[in-house]
Amino acid sequence: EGVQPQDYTLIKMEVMLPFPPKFKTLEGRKVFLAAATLRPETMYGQTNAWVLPEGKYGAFEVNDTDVFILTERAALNLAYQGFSKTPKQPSCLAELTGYDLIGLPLKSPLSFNKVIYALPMLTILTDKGTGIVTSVPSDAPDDYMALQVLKAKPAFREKFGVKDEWVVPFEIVPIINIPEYGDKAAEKVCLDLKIKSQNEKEKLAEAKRLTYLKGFTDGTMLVGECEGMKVQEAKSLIRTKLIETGEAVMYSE
Ligand code: A2H
Repeated sequence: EGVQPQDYTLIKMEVMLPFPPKFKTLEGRKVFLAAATLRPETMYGQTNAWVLPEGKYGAFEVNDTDVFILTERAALNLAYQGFSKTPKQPSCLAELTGYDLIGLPLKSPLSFNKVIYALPMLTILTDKGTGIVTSVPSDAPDDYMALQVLKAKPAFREKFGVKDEWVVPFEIVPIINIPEYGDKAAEKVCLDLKIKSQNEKEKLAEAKRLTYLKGFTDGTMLVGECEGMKVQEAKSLIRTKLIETGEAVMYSE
């Protein structure tokens, strides 16, 4: 962990009804996968959520109505930031693994795709954020590569019980223009660097650096309320709006 606290936006991705059997104890609640992001302005372009199959997650009571699914570590941090039913004390209603989350249909804020699905990503870290990541393949090289592999490899989908219809229909949504990289920056940079898989850690880190830097300094919003605005300006406006409407919460670690 760095010395500086990292300020994330937790995106509340609502689990749609009916709940699967494992969620029996959650009936009657509003249940969310809580995804930690540094790029709230990209939420228009979500195509899916990522979970770690072998990861340990819990369903934690945030208040009388809302339940967040995330790692216990994140639940404890949140409990100290005002997001737990009992202050400083996470209350877990169900213990879950990533496998229990794969295939959940989700309704996520700002997303042009009205329903998206939780899918497996093997490189998720459980000691960062919430262990849940929202996927924006237009602007995140990690998301682009992971989605490419899932789309290209039926055997990989089968291994994790991923149905074709959770993946195949989801196209990259252009949401930000970067003069050097166009409207699908992550795809362009991954192709330019000839990245073949998520295992190419160094190249992927370089792709992330390039898109992240250029996106922030030179990017312009192509969609949404901030259409035409620079990403730099749009980011905090969109973050504030998501928090005011209750579709997201602040989280730092
Ligand atoms: B970002 P930092 Cl469009 N494991 O959100 C792996 N990755 C994680 C994670 C975890 N436990 N928790 C969060 N992340 C991802 C959007 C996005 C992100 C875009 C572009 C770049 C980008 C959509 N995915 O991040 O190490 C989340 O992906 C590149 C830095 O704390 C989160 O923001 O700096 C970002 O990594 C946080 O990474």
